[in-house]
Amino acid sequence: MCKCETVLGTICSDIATTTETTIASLRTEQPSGLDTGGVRLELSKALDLWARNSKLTFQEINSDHADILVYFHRGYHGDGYPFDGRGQILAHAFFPGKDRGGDAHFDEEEIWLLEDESNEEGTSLFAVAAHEFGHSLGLAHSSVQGALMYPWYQGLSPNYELPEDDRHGIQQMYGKIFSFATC
Ligand SMILES: [Ca+2]
Ligand SMILES: [Zn+2]
Ligand SMILES: [Zn+2]
Repeated sequence: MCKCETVLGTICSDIATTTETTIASLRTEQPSGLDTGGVRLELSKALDLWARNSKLTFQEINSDHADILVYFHRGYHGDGYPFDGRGQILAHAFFPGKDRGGDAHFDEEEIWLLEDESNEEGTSLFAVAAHEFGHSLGLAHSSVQGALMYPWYQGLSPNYELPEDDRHGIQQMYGKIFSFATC
């Protein structure tokens, strides 16, 4: 099952240089009939994975001006990269840039699972969102098997930590959190 189809954009501009307020906002009211609060929680957990490993911080705002807009769409949805029903393409995201840059789209026809249903048949929203937000932040696919940015879907455990390859990638772009000794 192909996790996503990456839409290549230019890596440049705001998101790639700003570390303070990269902002995600969910723009679909009731995605796939899921509880919106639960969806937002999974999305914020996915962003947190990147924030914990870099200087990035995220703030959710309810505005179309957010850097990362999140939509659930089905079929053709106006960006030239139609979804394909259940399976195959699960989501895609745009590299940082103008207009759609940074945005993440999820195929509404997938069976999306929130954490508390993770033993059921379906696709983990957290796992796919974590990967897509990597693209939103400017990361390309990794050829390292087991990396989060590896292009094929893999489920993630709830206490998942960012693999070395991805951590290295995000820190190359946004810097590390340095801790100083206080003595
Ligand atoms: Ca699909
Ligand atoms: Zn991808
Ligand atoms: Zn799209």
